[in-house]
Amino acid sequence: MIRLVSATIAGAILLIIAPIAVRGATVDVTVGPGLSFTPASVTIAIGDTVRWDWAGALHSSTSDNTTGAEVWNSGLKSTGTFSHTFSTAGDWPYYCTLHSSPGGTAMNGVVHVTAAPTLTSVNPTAGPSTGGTLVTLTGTNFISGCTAVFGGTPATTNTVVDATTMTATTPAHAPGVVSVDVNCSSGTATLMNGFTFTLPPTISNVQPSSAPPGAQVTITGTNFVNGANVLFGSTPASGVTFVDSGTLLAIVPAVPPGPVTVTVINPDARRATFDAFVVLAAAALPLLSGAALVLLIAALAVAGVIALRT
Ligand SMILES: [Cu+2]
Repeated sequence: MIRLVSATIAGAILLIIAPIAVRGATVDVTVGPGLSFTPASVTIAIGDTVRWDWAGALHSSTSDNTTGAEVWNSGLKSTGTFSHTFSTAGDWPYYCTLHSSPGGTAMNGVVHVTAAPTLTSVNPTAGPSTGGTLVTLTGTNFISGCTAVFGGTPATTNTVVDATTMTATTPAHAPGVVSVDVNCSSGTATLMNGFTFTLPPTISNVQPSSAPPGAQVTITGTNFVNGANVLFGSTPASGVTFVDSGTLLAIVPAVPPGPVTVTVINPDARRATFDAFVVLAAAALPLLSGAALVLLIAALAVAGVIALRT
């Protein structure tokens, strides 16, 4: 019983320690056998460890900085390893005491330690709740392996372009405004309300149900976004007014009479269609026939509006 309890406690302690142990990565640098550290320059995150592995010749890994935050000295050795875990961002040069000097070139190396990332903008700021929007994230201290998270759901692709730019593809997510995180081995940056997952528009009605070119119709539906476009068939409306997310006003463009499909296209390119609309013939002044003209003149004469010669 006691053994079971202590095993449970040990397990619990392991669970607590494991994330801390996983957090810091270890990067290997080979020392020698010639006058070189390989690779001579490594980039790591705060909390990562550099492990120097000796290849058989006598050398040291000794920090240039004697007063800086990162001070280490392996001493001269020819086999085995020496490790140092870096806790401060910055560039930390080092050298071999036997073959070079601080700031020298004969046998020197440098460890670049990057700080935690920051995230300042996400572009575009909205996309469909079905995911698949390629967004550009801008910030600082992005490093290889950083990944984006939208409202708690990981991006489906992540590409770190450079220290200030990365791209990511949004996952599917419930509609709404979410925070965006960038997770790096050096830390996490969060942009509150950084992205909005949107729903596609729908059209429930177009009123009146028939109208000639130049007439204004009212389109009712859901999820309209300011900036939406309206098509009659394949012809853009002559004018569109965004009233609210459920109402658009559109002016029928010059298209041939007959039934057309009315389409609303939101700025995120998602669209809705409505098939029960008819374009009427353009209103024209009626042409008077000769007989009608005679009748009109006679009527006006009877009314005394004009005088006919007798
Ligand atoms: Cu050396």
